Amino acid sequence: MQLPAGITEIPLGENGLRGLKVDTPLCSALLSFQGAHLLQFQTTDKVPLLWLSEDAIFKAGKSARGGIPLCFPWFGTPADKDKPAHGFARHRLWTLTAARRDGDIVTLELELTDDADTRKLWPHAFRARQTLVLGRNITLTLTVENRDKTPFTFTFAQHSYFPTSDILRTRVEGLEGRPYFDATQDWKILESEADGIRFSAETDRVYEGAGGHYHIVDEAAGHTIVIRSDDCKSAIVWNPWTEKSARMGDMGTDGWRGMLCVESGNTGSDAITLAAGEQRAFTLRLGNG
Ligand code: TA6
Repeated sequence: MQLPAGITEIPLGENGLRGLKVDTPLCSALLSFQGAHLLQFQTTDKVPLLWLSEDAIFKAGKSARGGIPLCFPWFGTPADKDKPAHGFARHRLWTLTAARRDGDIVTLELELTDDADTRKLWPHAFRARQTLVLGRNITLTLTVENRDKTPFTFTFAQHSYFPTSDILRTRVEGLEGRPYFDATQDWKILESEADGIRFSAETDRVYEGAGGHYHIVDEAAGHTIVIRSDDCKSAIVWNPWTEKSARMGDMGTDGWRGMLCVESGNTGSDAITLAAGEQRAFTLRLGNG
């Protein structure tokens, strides 16, 4: 495919993965074909909008730690231990179907369809498309098509990693008073703080039926990240903290202190069912405040 000016195909790491580098007057970005995974994004006048671990691993079948990996066709860890956590989409090579530049706005479209391997894990015919519009901010749309003869149900999350100067001086707004499942307390249902979420230990919260509009306030830097989605009803807020980070091995030195995830998708009771032949799009917008 002929790539527009400012978009180049490059190798990622030493294990054969490849991706796209985007450089325009508005932004620079890096995307991996594996998982249609946006790894990095930065507008020319601001700090990076996404966090990527200094120890991120680029190899087949391993989701690089950071950016926006896509959890699909399920979010979370299945009971069946032969199935990967967060689905298989982030481990598969997606096909670049379009690369456009309109002025300084870049649009990339990638798709993943079912094959014998995916059907062993999830017995459905589907097409998933990730459309990324990269300019002064990120617009990311997942479109899922049911190519089967019967309905199917899926869950997903755009598992966005964001940077912060110091997690101890970071607040998440937009989920005040909402109930959440606390994965660190055996999925107990608790109520979110009335004055925003702050972090003082491993945090792993799943909100269903959430509002879709959140702010990450980096108090130390006086910087806000804006997250907006009317199509993604679930939110997941995660920081692995010290012990889990040490076990993960790809979080870098004290990486937990400079990052957090505020993920957008449809999980649990927000799961999506598509009739045969139906397709639906789920758009997420991310930007600097
Ligand atoms: O979204 C939070 C979470 O489900 C955590 O429990 C943690 O497992 C995180 O995702 C990262 O999962 P991964 O499979 O990418 O290491």
